[in-house]
Amino acid sequence: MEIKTVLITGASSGFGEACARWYAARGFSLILAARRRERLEKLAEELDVPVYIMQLDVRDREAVEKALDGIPAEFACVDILVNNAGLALGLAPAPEADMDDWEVMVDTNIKGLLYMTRKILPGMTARRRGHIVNMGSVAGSWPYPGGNAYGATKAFVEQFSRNLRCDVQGTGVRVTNIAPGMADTEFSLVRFKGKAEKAAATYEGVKALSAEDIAEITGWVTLQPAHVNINHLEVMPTQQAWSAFAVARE
Ligand code: NDP
Ligand code: 8X3
Repeated sequence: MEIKTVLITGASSGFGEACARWYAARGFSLILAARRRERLEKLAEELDVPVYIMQLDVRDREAVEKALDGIPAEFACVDILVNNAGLALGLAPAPEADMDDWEVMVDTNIKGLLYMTRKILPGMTARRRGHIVNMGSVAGSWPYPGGNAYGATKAFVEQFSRNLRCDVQGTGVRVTNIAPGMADTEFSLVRFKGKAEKAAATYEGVKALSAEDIAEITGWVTLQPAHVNINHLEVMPTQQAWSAFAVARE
């Protein structure tokens, strides 16, 4: 199976940018989507493959549909969709969490991913090939204090990925949920709303995953033979693991 075009959301930073570099190094054509156009343009200049830039807020359903309808013919057959755009906002316990933060996470991590998937999937099933990689998180399977809405959006991503597989079974289309643990990108800077010191403290004393680690895994998953579907891949830094049950004693 010859795969040619990869559409990556959230390509202006972190995993998405590293995935763009990974696929470009292997000759794939790229469609790069994010809100920060100038970052995408700078990245595209560095890549030696055809790149189509889509400045896009994945929360805007109409904009997503229009942008995807407007993809030039030479990029239109998307072989791999990396649904990576996403974010966590805040780490406050639920009774104190900001409702606006919750809405942004739901709109981006869930609804944005749905808008992208629903538009791209019919072409894949018609061509009887394609791969959708959804960027989940360990937070989708494992609870932690303050993970409330963020973890729940990633649980959605995990279960949606499994349900998608059921719906495309027999079409040759593959679906994978990748669930990374702690990775040193702009994720914490966004979560802590630009507070650089707080963000940096997250990774202190830990050899966290890098964006390149996740790009390598994403690329590997999609370059498996056509009959191999990796359903769910969870990966953590070696220094990270789960915690014991918490007990609130009287
Ligand atoms: P970054 O903050 O470095 O990158 C996030 C990307 O998402 C940016 O390119 C950003 O682009 C894009 N994005 C955010 N909101 C929107 C939007 N509304 N529309 C379009 N693009 C958007 O973080 P990561 O690379 O770490 O995160 C990538 C994915 O990986 C996320 O889904 C995150 O939840 C997940 N993840 C991250 C982990 C980590 O520890 N880093 C671990 C597990 C999962 P722009 O701002 O230009 O729009
Ligand atoms: C990002 C990893 O542990 O901060 O999804 O939720 S975590």
